[in-house]
Amino acid sequence: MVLERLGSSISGALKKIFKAAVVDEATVKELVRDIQRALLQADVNVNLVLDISNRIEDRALKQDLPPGISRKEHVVKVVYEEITRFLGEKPVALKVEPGKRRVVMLVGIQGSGKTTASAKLARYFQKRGLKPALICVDTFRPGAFDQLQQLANNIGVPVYGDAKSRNAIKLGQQGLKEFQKTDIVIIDTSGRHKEEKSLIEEMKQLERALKPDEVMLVIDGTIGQQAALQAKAFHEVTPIGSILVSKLDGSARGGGALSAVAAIGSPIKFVGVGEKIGDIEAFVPSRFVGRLLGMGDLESLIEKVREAEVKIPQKKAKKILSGKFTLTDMYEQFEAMKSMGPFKRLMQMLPGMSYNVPDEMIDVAQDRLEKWRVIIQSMTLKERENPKILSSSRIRRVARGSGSADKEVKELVQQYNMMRRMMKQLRRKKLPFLSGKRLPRNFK
Ligand SMILES: Nc1nc2c(ncn2[C@@H]2O[C@H](COP(=O)(O)OP(=O)(O)OP(=O)(O)O)[C@@H](O)[C@H]2O)c(=O)[nH]1
Ligand SMILES: [Mg+2]
Repeated sequence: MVLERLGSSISGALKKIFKAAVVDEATVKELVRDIQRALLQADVNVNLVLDISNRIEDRALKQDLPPGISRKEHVVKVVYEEITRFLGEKPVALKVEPGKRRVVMLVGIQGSGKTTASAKLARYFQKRGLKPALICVDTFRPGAFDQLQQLANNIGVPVYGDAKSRNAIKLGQQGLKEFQKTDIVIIDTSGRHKEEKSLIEEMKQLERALKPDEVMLVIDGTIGQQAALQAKAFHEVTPIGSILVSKLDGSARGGGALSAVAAIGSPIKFVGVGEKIGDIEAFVPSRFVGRLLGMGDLESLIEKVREAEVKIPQKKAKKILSGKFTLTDMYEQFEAMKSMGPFKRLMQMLPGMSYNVPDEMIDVAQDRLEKWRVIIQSMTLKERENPKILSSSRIRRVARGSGSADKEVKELVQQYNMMRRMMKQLRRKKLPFLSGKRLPRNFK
């Protein structure tokens, strides 16, 4: 599928960067060319490709490196961010609040999964404590109302429709009148092909008459590149506010998603991942791109840790992740970590760290650890507690005292700074298993 191929060729290009001894202008330019090729092969619009690659090149070469970050890491991060931006970084969940009725109308071709998605969405919001309602305006396919009614009954969500009616607009208007006091109304429409003039016209009229807050296009995730054409055709008739990609549970893994988004610029907000009513996920671009490029991120990290039911001693974990840890702590942690497999995994899942970086950074070799122990022992207590005060003259003194080079002391401090930053990042995410609180069921 398009996305998978794209993902593997981009991560292939990134691997090259990781293997390179030095990352200079030539390496970055080569990377940018590789990425261009990958995007073009995935049928991404040429102007878009130029835009993305220019941004990557610019940022990779011109941006100042944050302290403690190597050029390599920076480049990977830039690629990750730019590809994420391309997929639409922000809008994730549909904004639904109690008491402010939002109306979402689902459109798409026959069999794309609209009716299933309508019920899934209703269930999704219901589980989050909101009041959903469903309206069936599919007057085209026999049994359409029955199908939605059955799904709605299963989850106890009110549904409006009339199997005998032929007037979709009137049905919609009546339904909206009926459901004034709900938080979200989801309108299921009939499937239409872009060549079917009358149904396409009906969609336009429905949009005008019912004025939904959002028109959501349901795209079958298994159709690959056709998705872009479909999205364009629908978008031309009725502006598409967001996309739901269905059937991502098969082998598809998002085939057309990227091209569809690129074609119309509307974000994917949800993905369907199975036939059951609970098989729906809010779409988080950064997470998706992370998977695509083989780079983990915090969200999947949390999930994975949970899945493995990792039992990390709370005290230890808290200390590791507390922003206040000292050099002595760091040393202890490195030792402890060796017996704590999960933590290695935890580190690896951080964005930009899962290539060959962790081996250097996490699997600190025994002899290096020994060296660090001696270096740390040569420091005063104050310096250990607060390495910030390590000026170059202090560093020289410590180096001499421990029989090591200045460079080695600096390396240790760098490592410490990096660890601390990572800890902070983790802490900000408030890893639930640390606070002892249970995760909400749908925590993502
Ligand atoms: N595996 C899988 N199947 C799905 C998913 N979403 C929908 N389906 C299946 O796709 C088929 C069509 O789904 P519907 O929801 O009826 O599609 P529709 O767009 O309403 O179809 P029309 O109303 O005829 O246009 C059904 O067999 C669903 O069970 C999904 O996320 N995963
Ligand atoms: Mg349907």
